[in-house]
Formats: sequence, structure tokens, C-alpha cells
Amino acid sequence: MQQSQQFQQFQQSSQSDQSNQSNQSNQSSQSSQSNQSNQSNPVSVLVTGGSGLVGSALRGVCGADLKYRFIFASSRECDLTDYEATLQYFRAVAPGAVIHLAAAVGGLFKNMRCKVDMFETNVRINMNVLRACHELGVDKVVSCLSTCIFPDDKAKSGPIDESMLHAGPPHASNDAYAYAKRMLEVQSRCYREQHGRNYVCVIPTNIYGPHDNFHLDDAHVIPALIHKCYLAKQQGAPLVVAGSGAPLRQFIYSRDLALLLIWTLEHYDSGNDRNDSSNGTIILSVDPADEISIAQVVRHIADAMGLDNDIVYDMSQPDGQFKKTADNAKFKRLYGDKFTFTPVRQGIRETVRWFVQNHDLARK
Ligand code: NAP
Ligand code: GFB
Repeated sequence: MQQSQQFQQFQQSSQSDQSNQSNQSNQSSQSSQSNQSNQSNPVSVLVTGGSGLVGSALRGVCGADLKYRFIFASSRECDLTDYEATLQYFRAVAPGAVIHLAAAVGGLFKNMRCKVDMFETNVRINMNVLRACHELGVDKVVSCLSTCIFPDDKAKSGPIDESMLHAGPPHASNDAYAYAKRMLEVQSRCYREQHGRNYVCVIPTNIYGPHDNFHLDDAHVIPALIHKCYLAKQQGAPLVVAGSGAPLRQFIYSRDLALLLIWTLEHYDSGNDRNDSSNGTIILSVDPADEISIAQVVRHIADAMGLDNDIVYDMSQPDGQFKKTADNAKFKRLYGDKFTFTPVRQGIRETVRWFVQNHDLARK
């Protein structure tokens, strides 16, 4: 039986498991029987972008789940900008489902500096991955967008939700990346409408954690400042922060997102929200109330690194988007509000410890 058929069958049984779990007593034997068969015949899940920040976090949490056999791919295994190579690699792996994380990714300054690469590389990767999945009959694909792709004027005025995705231009600082990611949402929807494929998209906020890219110019704010703080401490120099420190962000710890990606794989389908206009997309984020300023992030990093040197804000550098507050109501409605997110102070402490312990190995 083809892996993708097997995945559909497996999903039906695990979704019934989820509902069964509610009335444990009389049906436990049934669910454990289907669990045993799923564990003896795990579904193979291909993770593109498997060597990155999120891919590494997924590798860290997937061990316990015997229902799946995860295959983690980096650009060394296959350059996804090359369609023939992608098709050949996917044919060889023959996945039952795909978690599509691979992308050209970077912080504010890389997005402003490398617009052509951010647009073309991401459009090519996404076109090739979904096309190869459809060609090989893969029925479930979970792709990854980002809250920076939402319309900037909506982001300014108040929490953004899934229905607003195409309702205006994104922020100019990352429009190339944003439009490439918006087209991934459109492409997924087209495969749903024309071929009935279960291709869905998650929309995380800013992600951080161990195994991130700590490059001083290309990285996102948390890894960039952890690296700068490490050097400032080493050199006894001030920590220079770009911009005013006033912008606001919601940060999700990579391990939390990894757990929610497995939940999405197993329990979120385009069928779940067929009637609402944001069908097939779901924001994965901490609550709007947990939004913090860049200055608070700096404080957490300096405390975790034990830095007591001066902290200087370089106002000549851009702040980028002031805020992009994401509304996670849909996630809480579908998941229930029992997911405990890692507090950002704790996540930053663990990431600082990881960077200090793995300084030589870290991407930078
Ligand atoms: P990352 O750490 O930069 O990792 C990127 C991954 O993509 C790596 O495994 C890389 O492989 C792979 N990749 C890049 N170009 C490729 C190519 N041409 N062919 C094959 N693989 C290629 O990224 P991340 O932060 O984990 O991001 C994961 C996903 O989350 C992305 O889709 C990103 O857009 C999205 N996202 C990220 C954030 C964030 O704050 N980081 C926020 C929202 C959404 P190599 O190791 O071989 O280069
Ligand atoms: O994480 P970040 O690069 O991305 O920057 P965005 C967040 C904020 O941190 C901005 C400030 O206000 C920066 O001015 N900042 C301060 C710094 N010091 C630094 C530093 O040393 N490095 C960096 N990078 N920032 C990205 C999008 O926007 O969000 C991407 O451009 C992606 O496409 C990502 O979607 C999640 O949050 O501004």
C-alpha cells in the first residue's frame, strides 16, 4: 500500500484516537491496537529544511513518536531549487507525508539586502516541493509561512488573523520574502481545490532556539544579539543594538513549534475549517499579551550572558516593522488552550547556554 494511502488511513485512526482518548474507559484496547499497528508500520515523514533551527528542534522532539519515521533533509541531500533533483530525491524517499521547512531565511537586514535571492530561491523551492509531492501522490504537506508576510497596515492596527493574509502589501523591509511565502499559500490552496490535496500552511511568529543561525548580519534579532553579547563580554566592549529597541514581537521557542508541527501533521486538515475564508492556514503563536519589546529581549540576553557592560542603541539602524501582533484564537479553538508555551526568558536562557557550549559549531 502506498505510503500516502497508509498516511490517510493512519490519520483517520489517530484522529479517532484523539476523540477516543476523551472516553478512555471502554475503548482503550481499540486505540492501543491501532497504535501498535501504526508503530509497527510507521508512516515516513520527510522534513525539508531538516538541518535548520526548526528542523533541528523537530529532530529533538520526534524521537518519542513511534508512529512516524522522520527523514531529515538538508541542501546536501537535495538542492530543492532544482526540480529534477527534487523529484528524484522525493521518489527515492517515497514519503507518506511532508513537513516543508526549507527556505532562504534571514533577519531584517538580510531581507533588506538580498531581495532577489529571498524571492527567487523561495519561489523555486516551494514550486518544486509541492509539485513533486503531487506528482508522487503525497496527500499531506505542512508548509511554513511567517507572520511578517501579513499586510503591514493590518499589523499596525491590531492583532492579525489568518483571514487577512492577502489584504494589502507587506512591510517593505521583507516584501520579497513575504510575496514568495504568500504564493506558497496560494499554491497549497490550488492543489486543495484542483486535486483535493491536503496541503496546509502554518504561520509562526519569530522563532528562536538552539541550532539557529547566529550570523552577525544575516541572523534574526535573538541569535544576532546573543552572538554580539558574547563578543561584547569577551572584548569588554558595549553591546550595540540596532535601532531604538521599541519594536514589539511575539517569539515562539523552536521546541514548542516543533511539537505543534507534529500536532498539525496529525490533527489539522484543510477540512477542519472548510467554512472560513482562512481555510488551510493556521497561526502558531504565543498570546498577543506575551508580545515584548526588543529592549526587553536585550535585557533577557544580557542577564543570561551575565553582561554588565554598557548597552548602546544605534538609532542610525532601522527598526523595520514596528509590530505584527498575531491572534492565535484559531489555534486555541482547534487545539484547546492547554498548550504551555516556554516563557521567553527561559527560552533565551537555554539558547544562550547552547550557544556558549556550542560556540565553535554554531552557524555564524
Ligand atoms: P534555517 O535555520 O535557515 O534553515 C533553513 C533550512 O532550509 C536548512 O535546513 C537548509 O539546509 C534548508 N535549505 C535552504 N536552501 C535550500 C535548498 N536550496 N535546498 C534544500 N534545502 C535548503 O531556517 P528556520 O529558521 O529553521 O526556518 C524554517 C522555516 O520556518 C522556513 O520556512 C522559514 O521561512 C520559516 N520561519 C522562520 C522564522 C524564524 O524566525 N526563523 C519565522 C517564521 C517562519 P542547509 O542546512 O543545507 O543550508
Ligand atoms: O528578528 P529581526 O531581524 O526581524 O529584527 P523582523 C527584529 C527587530 O530587532 C528589528 C531589531 O526591530 C531590529 O531593528 N534588532 C536590534 C536587530 N538589533 C538587531 C540585530 O543585531 N540584528 C537583527 N536582525 N535585528 C523578520 C523578517 O522581521 O521576521 C523575516 O524580515 C522573517 O522575513 C522574520 O519573517 C521572522 O521581526 O523585523
